[in-house]
Amino acid sequence: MTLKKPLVGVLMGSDSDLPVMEGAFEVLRQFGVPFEAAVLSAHRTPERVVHYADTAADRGLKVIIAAAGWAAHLAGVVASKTILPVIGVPVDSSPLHGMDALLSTVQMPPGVPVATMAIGKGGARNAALLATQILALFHDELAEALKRHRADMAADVLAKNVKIDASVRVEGL
Ligand code: RP5
Repeated sequence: MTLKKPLVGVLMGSDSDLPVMEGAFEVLRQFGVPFEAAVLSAHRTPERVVHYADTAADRGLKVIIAAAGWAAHLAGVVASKTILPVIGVPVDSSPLHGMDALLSTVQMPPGVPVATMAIGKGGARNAALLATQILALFHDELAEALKRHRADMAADVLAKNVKIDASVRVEGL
C-alpha cells in the first residue's frame, strides 16, 4: 500500500501478550497494511483505553484489533467507545489457557459486537487477515494480495500430497 498513516490499531493488555501478537504484526507487514500498536489495559489504564477508542476513527484508523488474556474485557470496552469494527484475540495467558478470555471476548451482550478470533497465536494471525479483508473492500491491491495468498495456501496443501505413498495417493486433485 502507498498509504503510510495507520489504518489498523493493535492493542494488547500487557507486554506479556506480545509474543502472541507478533504474528498479527507479521501478517500486517506481509500485506503492507500500515498499523500502530500499543499496550493498554482495560482495568489498569481504563481512561487511556477509552480515549484511544474514542479518538481512533478521527485519527484515521479503520479497524481495531484488541488482544487480552484472563477476563478479557479490553476488546469489549474498546468496542463500546467506537463504531469501528473491533476484532478480539483471546490470549492464552491464564490458568484456564484462554478459555476465560475466549468467553469474555466472544460473549458480548447484544448491541456491541466484537469479532472474536481463535485463542492465541492462530487467532492473532487471523485477526490481521480479517482486518486486511475489511480494508480490501476499499483497496483493490489488498484484495488481489489476499487472493494470491489463498492461492498460495492451496498450492502448499496440494504439494503435501507428494508425501503420501504413490500406491495409495489420489491423483489429479
Ligand atoms: C491481561 O492479563 C493481559 O492481556 C495479559 O494477557 C494478562 C497478564 O498480564 P500481565 O500480568 O502479564 O501484565 O490483562
